[in-house]
This record gives sequence, structure tokens and C-alpha cells, in this order.
Amino acid sequence: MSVMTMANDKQAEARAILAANDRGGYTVPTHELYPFQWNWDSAFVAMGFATYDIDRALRELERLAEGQWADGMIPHIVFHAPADSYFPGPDVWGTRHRIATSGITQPPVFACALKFIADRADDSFAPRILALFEAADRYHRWFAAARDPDGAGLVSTLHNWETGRDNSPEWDAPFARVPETTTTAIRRRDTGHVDASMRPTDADYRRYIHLVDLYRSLDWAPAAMFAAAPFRVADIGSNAILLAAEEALLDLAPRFGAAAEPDIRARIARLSRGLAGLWSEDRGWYLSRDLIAGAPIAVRTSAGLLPLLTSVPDAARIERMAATLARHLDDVAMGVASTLPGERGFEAKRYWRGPVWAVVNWMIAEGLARRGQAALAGRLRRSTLASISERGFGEYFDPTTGQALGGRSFSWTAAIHLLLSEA
Ligand code: 9WN
Repeated sequence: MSVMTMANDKQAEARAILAANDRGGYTVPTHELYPFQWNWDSAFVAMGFATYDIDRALRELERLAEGQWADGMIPHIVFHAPADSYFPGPDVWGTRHRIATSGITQPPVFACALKFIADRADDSFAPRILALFEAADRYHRWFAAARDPDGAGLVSTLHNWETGRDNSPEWDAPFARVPETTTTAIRRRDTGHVDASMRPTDADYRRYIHLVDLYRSLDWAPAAMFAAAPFRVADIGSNAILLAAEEALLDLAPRFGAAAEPDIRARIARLSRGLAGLWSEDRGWYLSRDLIAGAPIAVRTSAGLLPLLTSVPDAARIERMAATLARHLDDVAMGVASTLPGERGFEAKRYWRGPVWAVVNWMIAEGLARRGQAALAGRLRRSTLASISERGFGEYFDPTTGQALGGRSFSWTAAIHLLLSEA
């Protein structure tokens, strides 16, 4: 079989995964383990669809926006249809939106996906893009108002699940302040689908649910949550992605919302100052910050490279990160490890404590390409594409062996495969 035919077969397989995980205009991350619509998963899936079906790509974002709250928040899960293979379900969240949703958000890749789609869409799609532009703008205004009420330039994350990198070692110390007591019976379903040694621990789950219980008791009111949160961090991933999303929105504004431009620019200026402050000269990397302790979290993660998506890093910082990344890629079977090997808390197989995630790689490569690092971007793109092609569409990969792990036939891995095979 020729190399070309094999590549086409893999693309067909990636499309088949998206089709199989389609539940009617929205895509579940994977069958059973994650049976609902997740926020940032869907943004990547939408870009994957955009490589061959603009209508379906927009539909994915529209279905996600159905979950948008009156205050602008787009929740991390939209429970369009019942399913009992996931915990915690809608009853535990106890939110009041017209469609059941969770009560927290996730990294806002939404506007980045919208720009990606808009750049490929013809004029007939303009009214739909306009509506989604407005949803994205409301979402970003919610971030500024609810999560940076003092205008300090960094948005706060109040639950690990909001970072999308749930059990990263970055959160070990801030999360230790969260009590393990819950008023909800914990019925984990994840470990029925995936090996427990690769998932967050039971103690992690007690704390995740403690936070849900607390915020539910506050009726999910943003100001009360912000004031009461025992876990409050400036996640380097969420802040970098939000700034990249604001820059994407600004790019779309002349066509879809010129009136929003001054506000977007003001938010960009604030966030740029905040993000610049997360650089560590000592570690040569961008770091998350514990906002309760008022101190940087000295763990280098793959998310620390996401400021490359924005115009914040200067040439010297870009060079320093690129050199470290190139050495890391030399050292492992597959990079970029979610926590760099050698950092405190690294575990090769446990979820966000070491495994490689294709979506993060795609964003890093995108950032490198935007910041004059085309060769390194190309290297990362090729190695990620080759790993998925050889090892399969797993949820994530062991950096030391390259083995695909976690859920199978994973939507966002399929989407990234489609994006990378296009380049
Ligand atoms: C909680 C769906 C999601 C991803 C997250 C990933 C995982 C959920 C969980 O799965 O989180 O949101 O139950 O573990 O950490 O990034 O969006 O794929």
C-alpha cells in the first residue's frame, strides 16, 4: 500500500470517528466515558470538521452556544441528552439553565475555532458567524467581569476541571487546601472505562465534588463563588488561550462586530500585561500562579508554551522556550509531555501529570509557527501526526513509550489528525 493511500485511510478513519461520536449536531469526546458535549473538545472538533464541512463545523459551536448562560458563561459540559455512564451528571450540578449544564467553564478555544472556520467559509455563512461572534464576545466579557473583577489582567480558575488539565501537578498545593468532605455520594464511572492508575485519585474526586457542592450551595453566583473559592489559580493555559481567543475576535471584528472593538482591545491590553507577569526568568518558562498564596507555581508544563499563541512573548523568551522544547523532543518517544519529565509530580501515564495530548501539541505548533519557529513547529506537527497514525486515536499518549492511552476513538485526537494532515 502506498504512503498516500495509508494517509487517506487514516483521514477516513478520523472522519469516521467524528461521525460515530456525532449525537445530532454535537460530538461527544468519546463513547461512554464522556457522553455529553464538552466545551473545549467541541472547539477542536469544530476545526476538524472545518477541513471538510463548514456547515457541520458551525453547527458544533451553535450546539455548544445553546448551553450559554444569561450572564455569558459557556459551561464546560452541556448535557443535551441523558446518559448514566458519567459522574457527576446534571443532578449533582443542580444548575438552572434551560438545557442542563455544568456550572463552570473550560479554556475558551471557542473564538479561535470560530476564526478558523470563518477564514474558510463563504459569505453565505456570514449570519451564522455573526451570531457566534456575539456569543464569543459575551463569553469573553463574562470572563473579564466574573473572573477578573478587579481588572488585574489575569482570569481566575475556581475548579481544576475549568483548566481542562484536571490533575496537573501545578494544582497539587492549591488543591490541598480543598477539604475532602462532600454532601454528594461519589459514584465514579470513569474507572469502569479506564484503568484507575491512569486517572485522578479518589481523594482528587472528593475534592472536585467538594467544590461542586460549595458552588451549588451558592447558586452558581459568580461573585459569591469568587469570594468563597478555596481553590483559585491563574491557569497559564486558560489565560493564554483567552488572550489568543480575544486576538482572534479582534481579527473578526471588522466583519462581524466593529462596535465591540474598543472593548476587545481594552481586554487584550489588560490580559497581555497579566500574562507577561507569568513569565519566570528562573525557569525560562511561563508558569501558573496560585492566587490564594500569591505565588508562582514552579512546575513546567506543556501549557506553559501556550503564550506562544499570543503576541506577548519577546524574541529572547521565544528562543529560550524553543531550545528547551527541542531538547525535550530529543529526549522522549513522543513530546510534548503535559508535565516535563524531571518536574515535581511527573507521572508518565497519569492523565495530565505527564501524558501527551494532541490538542495541546497542535496549539503549541500553531504558536511556534506564529512566532517565527517554523522548523520546530513542523517537527512537532509531523511527530504528532505520525504518532496518532501509528498508535491510534487515543485520548492521550505516554511520552516515554508513545503508547496511546485512555479513551479510544477520541474525537479531539481525530480532529487534530485532520488538521495536521491538511498542512
Ligand atoms: C472533566 C473531555 C474532558 C476534557 C478534559 C479532560 C477530561 C473531565 C473528566 O475530559 O475532563 O471535565 O471527567 O475527567 O481532563 O480536558 O475536556 O474530553
